[in-house]
Amino acid sequence: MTTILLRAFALTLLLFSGVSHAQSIVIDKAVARATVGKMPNGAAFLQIENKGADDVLLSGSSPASSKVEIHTMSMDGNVMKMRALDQLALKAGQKMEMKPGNGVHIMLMGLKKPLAAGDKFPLTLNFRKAGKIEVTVDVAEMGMPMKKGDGDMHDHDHGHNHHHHHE
Ligand SMILES: [Cu+2]
Repeated sequence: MTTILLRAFALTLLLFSGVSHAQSIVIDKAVARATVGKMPNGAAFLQIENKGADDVLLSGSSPASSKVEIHTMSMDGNVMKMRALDQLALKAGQKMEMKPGNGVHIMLMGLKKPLAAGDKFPLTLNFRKAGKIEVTVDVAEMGMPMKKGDGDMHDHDHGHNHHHHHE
């Protein structure tokens, strides 16, 4: 009886320590697009949920690239253009999912080596309030839209190939 209780207690402690302190920012589905040839830069997409108060993503870093930038892209006529954002605001309760089509993404500038499908690498994001959060990014082939029927009208896949030379 006592042993079982103790075990249950220990297990509870273990579970809690695994989760660590309740995090206001929860990052999930971190995926980077596999690169082709010697593409200098890569793009990663995350789902970020802000379970706390208003916060701001300030910067990022990763051993996979020399720099990490927050990017947005938009159509300028029929040319897809990206630009770096200084920061990305996340309101309390906001859940944003970066997708190859919806503009905002994490840009890995100056890849140390090509990103191959199946690889993983760490990415650290620095939030004003939540502080530094490290996630593991999975590299996947993302040549095709992730879901059928998701933005078929405007195929985003050409997006990342011809707009990397902003400097
Ligand atoms: Cu970009």
